[in-house]
Amino acid sequence: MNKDLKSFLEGLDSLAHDCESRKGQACSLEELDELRIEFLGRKGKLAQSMGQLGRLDNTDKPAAGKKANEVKQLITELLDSWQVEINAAKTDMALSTFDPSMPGRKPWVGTLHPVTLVMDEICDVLTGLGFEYASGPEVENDWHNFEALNMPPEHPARDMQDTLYVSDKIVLRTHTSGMQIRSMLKQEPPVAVICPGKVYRRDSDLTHTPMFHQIEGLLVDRNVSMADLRGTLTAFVRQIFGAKTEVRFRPSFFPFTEPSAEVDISCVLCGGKGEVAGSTCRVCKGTGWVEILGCGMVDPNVFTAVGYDPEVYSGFAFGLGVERVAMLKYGIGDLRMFFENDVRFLEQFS
Ligand code: 2NL
Repeated sequence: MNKDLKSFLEGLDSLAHDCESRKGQACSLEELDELRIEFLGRKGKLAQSMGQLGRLDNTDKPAAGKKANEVKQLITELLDSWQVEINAAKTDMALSTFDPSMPGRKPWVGTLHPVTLVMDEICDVLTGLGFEYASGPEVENDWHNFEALNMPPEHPARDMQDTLYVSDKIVLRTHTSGMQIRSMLKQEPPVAVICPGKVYRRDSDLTHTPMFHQIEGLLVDRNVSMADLRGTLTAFVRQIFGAKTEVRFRPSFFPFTEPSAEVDISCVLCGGKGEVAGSTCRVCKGTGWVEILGCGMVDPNVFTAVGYDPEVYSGFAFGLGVERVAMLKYGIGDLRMFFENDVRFLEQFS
């Protein structure tokens, strides 16, 4: 064998040995990459040896090329096997620091908002009494929100002070009554519907928010009387506030009902005594009663607007503010609590 070929082959062998001896330097994937570049890179040691190939006799080149490929393969396999070892060591590390006896982390579980809870509860009670659920648009036209409800153009409730206008004849609904108007337009009596949802007023202070939740109920049939209204609402408030709750009707006024009444219940805190532990009850201010809803017998003009004959049909309707009921039910003193979404507050209603 000629001298040049011999030294070329020896050079390749020593390259392979050199690589083998460097195992201790490959403790991480980064270090391994450095070795890969050093031996197999474009300007690496193997590439340098290959550069000598052109100086050999043509007859020696096939043998030299074959050897070079073998060494390249050997080094590649060597580096690959170290990579497998490094990865395995990494997994061992991870397993040895994982303690299966540690308590797991509890997933965060949300809670329903108190307004949602009370809304659901009220709807359950009323559907239990036979009312059907109806829902409709929060952006309402003038006719459904006012005109059909016996509120002529000059009525004070239509004043810019109370209503949020989208345009001349379009408003954010100030009550859910528009939906009950739709229910009556759709069918002949008997009608028994409840309409829960958001309503909007141009009003914002300690006890008023521009948006609040309302539930309205409507029952229309032949011979519906004020006694039916009283019986229904008494059964309703006793299911919500307890069987011992007393109910009182006070004369009031709404444009869409005649006669109209406001309903008080015996105070949820003092039970009607007006005082708690010798001092004036803070919920009812000593009166023993708290207002809970408004109601009345549907005004004949409302029936005429939807095409019902007021000589044939009569009905009652009522409306309540959900935030107000939730405050009384849970003893919440500040309306703003419902809108701040402080998790420490909301969590208490799980
Ligand atoms: C309140 C009082 C009330 C009604 C709502 C009503 C609906 C139709 C016809 C007649 Cl379609 N009346 N709704 C009646 C009386 C009172 O709400 O204080 N709400 C928060």
